Amino acid sequence: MLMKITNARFIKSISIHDSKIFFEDRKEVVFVGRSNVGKSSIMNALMQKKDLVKTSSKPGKTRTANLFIVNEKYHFTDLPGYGFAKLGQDLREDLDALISWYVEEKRYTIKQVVLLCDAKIGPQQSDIDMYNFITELGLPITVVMSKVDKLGRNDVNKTIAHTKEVFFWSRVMGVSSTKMQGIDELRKMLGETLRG
Ligand SMILES: Nc1nc2c(ncn2[C@@H]2O[C@H](COP(=O)(O)OP(=O)(O)OP(=O)(O)O)[C@@H](O)[C@H]2O)c(=O)[nH]1
Ligand SMILES: [Mg+2]
Repeated sequence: MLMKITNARFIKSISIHDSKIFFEDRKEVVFVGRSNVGKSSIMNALMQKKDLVKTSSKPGKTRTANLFIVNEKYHFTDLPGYGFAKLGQDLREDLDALISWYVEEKRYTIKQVVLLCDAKIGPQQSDIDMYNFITELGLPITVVMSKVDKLGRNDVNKTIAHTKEVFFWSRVMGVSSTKMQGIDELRKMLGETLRG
């Protein structure tokens, strides 16, 4: 069943070791991926809000875990990206620590992890590391290739096939936030996982 999103609003930003993380136990979807892959943008596309989630053409925009409530029922969480070396070693390590701390602390409420990979770049070692981290926690993960509008249909199919192999034949889908492609397929997947 397609997840219809009728309402979405921002709840709070959480930094590492912030006890605010504990006061919620709603079913949650988290969005992870390398910096600039389009995590914040896909959340806006899903929630049909243009600027609810802050995006930027410069990598390293999201620096806290940002919690949103959808349909007054579920949480969607935007996380910082990983893998962008130019941010500087200290900030890079702080953001990586925040991501793993957040996902681990919330492993009982997270019902779905959406791992975004840029369709043009394809999966990187950092994505495989994140995939392994998530699956070792026992969390369901869906790999979503972002920005498919930048590629032709053949190349999209090729990168999806390749990515499936890299991620042990997990579910892989392609989306474009700017062109609103694949968003309904993602909504359908979310509807199914959150309902159960
Ligand atoms: N062509 C194209 N560009 C996109 C798409 N989605 C996002 N972008 C662009 O990619 C850039 C990064 O988008 P964000 O959503 O901020 O990426 P992010 O993954 O949240 O980045 P961090 O917060 O830095 O980790 C922005 O310039 C977006 O406009 C898409 O579907 N197609
Ligand atoms: Mg972001």
